Amino acid sequence: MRPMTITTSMDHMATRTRGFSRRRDVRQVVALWAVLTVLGVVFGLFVPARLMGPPASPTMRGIEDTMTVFSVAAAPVAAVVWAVALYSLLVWRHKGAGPPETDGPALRTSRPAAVLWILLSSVLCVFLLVWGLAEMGSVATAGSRNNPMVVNVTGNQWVWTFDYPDKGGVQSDQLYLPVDQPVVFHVRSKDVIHSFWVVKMGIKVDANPWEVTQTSVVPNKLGTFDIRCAELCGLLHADMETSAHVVSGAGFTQWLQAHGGHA
Ligand SMILES: [Cu+2]
Repeated sequence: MRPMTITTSMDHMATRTRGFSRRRDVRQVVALWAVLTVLGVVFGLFVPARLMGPPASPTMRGIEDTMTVFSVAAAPVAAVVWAVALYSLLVWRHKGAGPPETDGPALRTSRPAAVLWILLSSVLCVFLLVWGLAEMGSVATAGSRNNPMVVNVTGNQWVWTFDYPDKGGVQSDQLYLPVDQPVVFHVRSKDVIHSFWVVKMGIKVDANPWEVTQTSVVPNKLGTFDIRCAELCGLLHADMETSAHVVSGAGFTQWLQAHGGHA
């Protein structure tokens, strides 16, 4: 008796799925989903990373790539929500005055749809988790290999100070870095909590009064980049910004010597 019952219920499920996929509104929603997915993927590929501007370190490049991957992966999921919402708004809505006389059709559970949805979501979540953890690991260790230069960063209301312990104790309120040289920042605060953020290099770490935090990077682009405080730290928090100048090796030595230090 039992195998027959299973076969019958599977047949029933297959018939329901076929009937469902033949419905005109279902096909239109699927078509809408496909169009919105393509638009979402194109947006994900070209917009979020470009909004951040050209990266000034491999770390920032990795972060921009991650934004692109996450946006593209999210596009088909977001498109399901947009497609159903748009179709409901344009087609399924009640037309005419007053409330509708009858209820809409009741929702029915579909096992294949539920299994497919859970499976796809799980695969997507695991992929994003693994990608995110790998990216986080590479951000954390970016500049700490290959004999990095140490820069001590101190935040206090409302300025940043940089000193170079291995370069004759040079101190500056602007950050100078030689291009392509790995650098480790030892970050601390003299008063409240600040956050050391070199925007285009993709590094940000809290500056605490009770402990030294650390971040590292390899600046790979010549130029001047914004440094900001990313933690509300009092009245002039918004003004707590300075510049990072990434210069050639020779330019960096020159700068050190002009400030009483050595290479
Ligand atoms: Cu601040």
